Amino acid sequence: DPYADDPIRHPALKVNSQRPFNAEPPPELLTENYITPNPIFFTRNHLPVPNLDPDTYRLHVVGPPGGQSLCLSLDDLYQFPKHEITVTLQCAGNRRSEMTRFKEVRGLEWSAGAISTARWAGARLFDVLAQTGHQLSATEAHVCFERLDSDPTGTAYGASIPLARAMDPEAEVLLAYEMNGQPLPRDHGFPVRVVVPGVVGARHVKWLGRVSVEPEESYSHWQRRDYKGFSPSVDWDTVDFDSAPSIQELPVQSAITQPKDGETIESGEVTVKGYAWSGGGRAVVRVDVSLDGGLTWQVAELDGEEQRARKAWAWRLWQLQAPVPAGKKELNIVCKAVDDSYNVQPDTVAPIWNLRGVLTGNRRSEMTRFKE
Ligand code: MTE
Ligand code: MO
Repeated sequence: DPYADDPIRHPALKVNSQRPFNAEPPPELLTENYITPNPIFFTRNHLPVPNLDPDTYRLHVVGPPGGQSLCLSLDDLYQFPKHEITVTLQCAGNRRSEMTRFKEVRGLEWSAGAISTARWAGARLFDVLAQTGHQLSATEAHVCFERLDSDPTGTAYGASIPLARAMDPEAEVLLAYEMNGQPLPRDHGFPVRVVVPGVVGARHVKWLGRVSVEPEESYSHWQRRDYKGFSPSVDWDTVDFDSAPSIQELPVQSAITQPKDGETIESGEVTVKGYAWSGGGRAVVRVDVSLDGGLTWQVAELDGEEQRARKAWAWRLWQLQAPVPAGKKELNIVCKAVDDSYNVQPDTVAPIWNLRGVLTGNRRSEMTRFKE
């Protein structure tokens, strides 16, 4: 069993698959803290978790042709300026179960918990690449990441991002070795992972072994044959993965975490809580909440850290306390977020349904009943 050596996990996690391990925190825990505690941070693994020795760990950094290559130990990595930022990581499959309810898709049944937030610290990729001593200016190039060891079938997880993002110091791409002040937990990439603020989780390669500047995107399955969006009309017989760009920045997202969908609550007043986030460093400027299925709206209060313009890497938590009209037996609670490009969430899932069940970003709708 290649999974026999996987770490022990927190019992509160809702497990979507045991081998490989995929799990999310329950909604009420997810937004209890602005920073998600490491043990309940969602976990998305495609393969077994390697057990890497920090003393012999080496990161290979390969510059463009003619460039200098680096072989870095953990101590070498610690010599670069330590950069710490709060970043929300979201899987492209977050909320996929809502897409499935509309029409079947292929993928893990994530609820709204395939998203979490941490303080990440490490070396900036920009600083490390600069040490290869090169004029990294090509606009068409990509930075490819590969995990250190491969599973028994010889598959190694890999992904890439455009070089322009890697070389933009404002983009703050990290080779992270700390998560919330601790060494990375094994499930989250010990000893080193990539953190690409504002970009889909799939590019944040864990157990990082190799970084290289290449003329093409990563040839990894997960870059080229997965994590892409398609028209609702495309099915598995007609899909052409080469025709769509790989997902990088994610669209605006929000979800309700309290009350839970289908929950029965006390009448009188209702407290609605949730999260909101947008990709590409776009800030959340507003969250609207409806208690009547989208007919009328109220503006929620935003909690959590203030966001920086164009560098809003982390989510906002939000809440709304509202009286409930007397005589109401149930509420259809809906939330939707607006980002600073005034992007909004689609009303329904039908127009964004896709065969892989990625990018579920329609406005969230939940039913709540009142105690008699
Ligand atoms: N890196 C490796 N080496 N192997 C993986 O399976 N999964 C990716 C990414 N990096 C993955 C990986 C995906 S799809 C996501 S959403 C994030 O890691 C999840 O990171 P987390 O498990 O720390 O939440
Ligand atoms: Mo993911």
